[in-house]
Amino acid sequence: MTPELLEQFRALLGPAGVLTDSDAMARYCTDWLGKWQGRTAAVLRPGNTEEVSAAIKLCHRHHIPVVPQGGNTGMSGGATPDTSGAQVILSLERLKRIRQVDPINDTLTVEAGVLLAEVQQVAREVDRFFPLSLGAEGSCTLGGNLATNAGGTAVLRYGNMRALTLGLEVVLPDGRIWNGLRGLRKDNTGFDLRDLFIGSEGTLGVITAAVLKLYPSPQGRAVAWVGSATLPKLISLLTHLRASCGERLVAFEMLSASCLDLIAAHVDSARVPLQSRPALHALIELSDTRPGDLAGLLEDSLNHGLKHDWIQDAVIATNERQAAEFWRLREGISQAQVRAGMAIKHDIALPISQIPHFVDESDKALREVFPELPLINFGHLGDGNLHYNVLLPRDTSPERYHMLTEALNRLVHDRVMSHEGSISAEHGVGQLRRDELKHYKSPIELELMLRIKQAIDPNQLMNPGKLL
Ligand code: FAD
Ligand code: 2HG
Ligand code: ZN
Repeated sequence: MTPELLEQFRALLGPAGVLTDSDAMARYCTDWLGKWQGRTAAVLRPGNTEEVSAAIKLCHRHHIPVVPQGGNTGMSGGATPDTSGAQVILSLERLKRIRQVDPINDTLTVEAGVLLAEVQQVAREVDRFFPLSLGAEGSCTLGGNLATNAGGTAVLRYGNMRALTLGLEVVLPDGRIWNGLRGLRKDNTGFDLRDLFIGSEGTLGVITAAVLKLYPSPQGRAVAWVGSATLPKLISLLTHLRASCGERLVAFEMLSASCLDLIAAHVDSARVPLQSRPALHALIELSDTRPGDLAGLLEDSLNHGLKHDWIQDAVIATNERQAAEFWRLREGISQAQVRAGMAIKHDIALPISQIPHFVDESDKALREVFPELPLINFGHLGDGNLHYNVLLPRDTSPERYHMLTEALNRLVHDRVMSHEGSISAEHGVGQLRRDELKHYKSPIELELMLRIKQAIDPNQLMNPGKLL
């Protein structure tokens, strides 16, 4: 980028709005996993929507590719630029305003750089609840949650980011601002542009603000940790809990025994909840907006599971501290994988009925072909979403890592597709699964997606090399 152009960005965004010092830019150029390392000409940090618009107009005029970035916690390399140094990073971290809180409409209008944990806090302050919850909530931003259509641990009850959003404000690739900040639960005035931008991973425009749905505050929760011998048995428990607890069932998270070893070794002062060593563990949460005997309800349901031999062991948290500790262990798995080595990650969705077949087949194939590689299988079983990850030693050479990634992707994703699943459930495609998307998406779907991209971003300036 020429010095003259940098000066123009500085004139638009002010000195705090443009970073060019390599030390200051370093944290924006690599991702949370430390897997991708890019280069950038500058990090642009606009302070409001008008400045985003002005910066994008200048990029558009000079054909500068833009990589939007929020909290940089994404797991698919979507927020990391390529290594050319020609792309600019557009960080939304200074768009921090809470624009409106409307407890009567049960909506919250927030800018893209607000952290997810801050959104949850603002909702609590008006005695409401914003349900999106995930391990990175203290550092990921609303814009990133929207751009990846994030899921997390309460999708079973409340749905993913798309289900939690009513309206959007977006800066288009030519710099114009689309104001779709409507707080409506019904709006049938044509194609749903909002749902097009949600999950588009920065490839169609920059999300600058959103209208979010608020929910009544839960008045209490009951949390249990259970052990089971097989997936069909664990799924029988899930089915029973759905029937016996209805809407109160918020989370049903599964962890294979290998995850517990990882947690014991790498999560600080971890104490594994069960004495027995079951093949599978699950973390279950019920909550309700009316005070009531949730622990009693959970206990009855788990007793039913014990009686039918669906589970062999169960502990119900006796207080909030213990409940939080169960969740800390579950949420610690990502960090534990980073500490233990390099993971080849799969973020797959399957019909829940197909999960035991998929896992049986894939475990068997994995054992046959790569018996030495540890499998870290966990995830949001209640949503049919597994993180079917394989852990490699840290000193694995780049060539071997590449070879194993190709082989394991084929092994896992072929089976996912044969059970009518998806190769990207919640983390997005980014650069990690771009080739996989081309390999598995039907030609018609790919063609429609490419045409939409061409219509909205004809110069291919928004996050090139990602998703499509
Ligand atoms: P970034 O990483 O900065 O960006 C992600 C993508 O969105 C990139 O493609 C980027 O270009 C684009 N983007 C960012 N902001 C904007 C914007 N304003 N406009 C347009 N495009 C934009 N994800 C889940 O779904 N469920 C989980 O349970 C979960 N758990 C996690 C646990 C840990 C410990 C970590 C580190 C990550 C986890 N993630 C999870 C992944 C990640 O946190 C989420 O995807 C999160 O939504 C990303 O937000 P971010 O602000 O960090 O986005
Ligand atoms: C989770 O469910 C996240 O904890 C991260 O989606 C998954 O580390 C992973 O692979
Ligand atoms: Zn997840």
